[in-house]
Amino acid sequence: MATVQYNAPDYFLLDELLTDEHKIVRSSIRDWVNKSVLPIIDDACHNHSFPIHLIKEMGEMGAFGPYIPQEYGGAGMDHIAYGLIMQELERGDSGVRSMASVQSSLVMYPIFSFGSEEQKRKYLPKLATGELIGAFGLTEPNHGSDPGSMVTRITDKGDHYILNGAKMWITNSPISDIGIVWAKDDNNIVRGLIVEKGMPGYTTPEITKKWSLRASYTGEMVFTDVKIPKENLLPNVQGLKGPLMCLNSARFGIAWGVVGAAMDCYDAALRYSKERRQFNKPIAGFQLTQKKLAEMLTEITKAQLLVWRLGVLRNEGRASAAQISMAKRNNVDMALTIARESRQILGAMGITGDFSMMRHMMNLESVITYEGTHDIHLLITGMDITGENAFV
Ligand code: TGC
Ligand code: FAD
Repeated sequence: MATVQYNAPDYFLLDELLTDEHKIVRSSIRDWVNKSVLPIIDDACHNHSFPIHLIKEMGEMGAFGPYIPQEYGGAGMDHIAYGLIMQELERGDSGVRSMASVQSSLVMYPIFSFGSEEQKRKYLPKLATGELIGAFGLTEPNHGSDPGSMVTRITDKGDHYILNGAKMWITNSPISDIGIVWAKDDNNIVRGLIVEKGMPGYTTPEITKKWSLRASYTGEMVFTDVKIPKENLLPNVQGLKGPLMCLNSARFGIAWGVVGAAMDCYDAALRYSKERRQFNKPIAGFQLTQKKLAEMLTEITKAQLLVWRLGVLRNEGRASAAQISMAKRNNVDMALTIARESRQILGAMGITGDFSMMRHMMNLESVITYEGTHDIHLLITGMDITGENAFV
C-alpha cells in the first residue's frame, strides 16, 4: 500500500535542483497525503465520492493557486512549487489532484489573468482557502476536442446577459459555488463568465457510474435562460485563446502530477518485489522483474527531467503551449504504462485496494483523455514541428 514507507525515487539527484522552499512545500503536502488522503482514499473510490473535508485542508496548506500573488490570497510561489504540489497530490489520487488543478489553474488563473480588480478581490481569497469551490465549463456534449465549435451562448440584453446551453464532463460541478463558463456572444466570439450556484435556470447534475476518477465529482452544467449580471463577464480576454491559456496551466500541472502516481506505483512494486518470494527467492531476483523495474525507473527519471526543465521555462515565461502538450502527453502515457506494469509485479495482490496500482490505472484513463486527449496532443506537436494542421 502507498504508506509512510514511501521512498520517492530520485535517481538523477534532482533534489539538488530544488530550492529549500520547494522541498518544504513538497514535504508538507507529502505528509498531509500520508496522513489525510491515503487512509481514506480507497473507501472514497468505492463509495464514488470525494472527501469534501479535504478541500479546506488543502486550502490551509496553500495548495490552491500557489503561484497567485499573496495579495489575492495565493502563496506567491513559482511554477515548480505548483508542479511539486500536483505531484504529491496525485501520488495520493488523481481525483484529489484534479480538484486542486481545477481550482488553481482553471478557476483562479482565469480570474487572476482575465478578471477585473473587483472580481479578483471578490473571489480569489475565498477560492484560495477553499471557502468557495470552482469548476470550469468548456466541454459540451457534442464538442470535446473541438471546443471552438461550442454552441453555448450569451445574448446581450442591455444591463445583463442571458446564458443558454450545456457543458458536460465538468470536474467539481456538482459541488461548485462558482463556474468559469465559456460561451459565444452575439458576435460569435468566445467569452468567459462567472456563473454562481443558485442563479435561476442553472443546474449541475452529477455524472455517476464512472469506473475512473471515482473519488472526484464530475457533472454537467445546464443553463436555461440564466440571467448573468454584466459584472460577471471576464473583461480582459476574448476568443478561444482564453480557455486554452487556462489549459496550458492545468496541463503543466498534470504533467507533474502524473509523475507522482508513477512514483507511487514504482516504489510499491519495488518494495513488494523484494519481499515476495517464489521459487525460493525474492521475485526481485528474476531478470524479468528487474527489466520492468529498471524500465519504470528510467521512464520516471526522464519524466522528472522533462517537467523540471518545463518548470524552469515556465518560470521564465518561455514554456510554449506545444512544449506543455508534449510533456502532458508523454508523462500521462508513462504513468499509465507504469501503473499497468507495476500491477503485474504484484500478481493477484495488485488487483486489490490494499495497493494503489489499480486505482491509479483507472484514474489515468481519464487523465489521458481530459485536458486534450493523447492523440490531440500528438497533433499539436505535429503541427508545431511541421507547420501543417492535421486536425481537420
Ligand atoms: P486554433 O485555431 O488552433 O486556436 C484558436 C486560438 O487559440 C490560440 N491557441 C492557444 N492559445 C493559448 N494556449 C494554447 N494552448 C493555444 N492553442 C491555440 C490560437 O493561437 C488561436 O488564437 P487567435 O488569437 O489566432 O484566435 O484552435 P482550433 O479550434 O483549431 O482547436 C485546436 C485546439 C488546440 C483548441 C484543440 O486541438 C484542443 O486543444 N483541443 C482539446 C480540448 C481540451 O483540452 N479540452 C479540455 C477541457 S477542460 C478539462 O478537460 C479539464 S479536466 C480538469 C481536471 O479534472 O483536472
Ligand atoms: P472527442 O472529442 O469526441 O474525441 C473522441 C476520440 O476522437 C478521441 O480519441 C480523440 O482523440 C479523437 N479525435 C477527436 N478529434 C480528432 C482529430 N481531429 N484527429 C484525430 N483524432 C481525433 N471538460 C471541461 O471543460 N471541464 C472539466 O472540468 C472537465 N473534466 C473532465 C473530467 C473527466 C473525468 C473527464 C473524463 C473529462 C473531463 N472534461 C472536462 C472533458 C474532457 O476535456 C474531454 O473529454 C476531452 O477534451 C475529449 O473530448 P470528448 O470526450 O468529447 O472526446
